[in-house]
Amino acid sequence: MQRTFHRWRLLFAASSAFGAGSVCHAGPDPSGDALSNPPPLAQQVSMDLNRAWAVATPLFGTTLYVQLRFDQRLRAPSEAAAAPNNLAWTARAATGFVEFDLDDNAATGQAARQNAMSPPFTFSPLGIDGWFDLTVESTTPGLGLFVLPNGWPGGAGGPIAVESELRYCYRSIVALVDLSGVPGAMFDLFQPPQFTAIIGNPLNMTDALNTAGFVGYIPSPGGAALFLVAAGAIARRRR
Ligand SMILES: [Ca+2]
Ligand SMILES: [Ca+2]
Ligand SMILES: [Ca+2]
Repeated sequence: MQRTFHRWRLLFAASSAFGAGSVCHAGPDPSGDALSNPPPLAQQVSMDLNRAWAVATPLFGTTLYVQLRFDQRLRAPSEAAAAPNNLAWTARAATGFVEFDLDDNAATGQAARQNAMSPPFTFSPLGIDGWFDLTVESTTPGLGLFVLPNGWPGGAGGPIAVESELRYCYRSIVALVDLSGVPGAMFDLFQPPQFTAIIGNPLNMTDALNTAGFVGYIPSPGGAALFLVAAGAIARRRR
């Protein structure tokens, strides 16, 4: 347990450094703006998103780092699914979607799920070409799914789904998404794609990013080293 704790501290340190740098762009969100849960969770905590990061580095050109940060303790959806009568766990089982406008073109892709909460949150004009689906973690513990819908440029046939890694701790959801099957527009340094997110628990969505974030990049060796720390922490925890 102690070793696991230290790994998360390393991960938080890396994440904080991402946030402090000019190359990493976050989608900030106020604390305290989450919607209430309906019964039977009405008296329980609603998932309240605090900040979202999406970072890529050219040194790992097919890997995207995603972090969603909360002001509260989290449970994995799979934990809640295993204890259906524990309402406190269900209320804190963070789930939802991180949605990417991969080609930075609102005319391609589909409307953001985030718009289901607009108003009261800002309407997102993004054309969503791919999304990271956290909801599947309820049946595949520790794993999310990156999904590309039909019709995205370069995609042929059915949707492309790349299995990715998802881990939970008290305050963050972090994921390393393998985008090896995704065309290269994601990593155009001069046209960083935007993203948004809608988050909740298994009963309903309770919060969304109020403003879109941009996928950041880590071109420097120091930034790449921090990226390695985060990747290593996730990889060790997976074993
Ligand atoms: Ca919030
Ligand atoms: Ca698009
Ligand atoms: Ca919000």
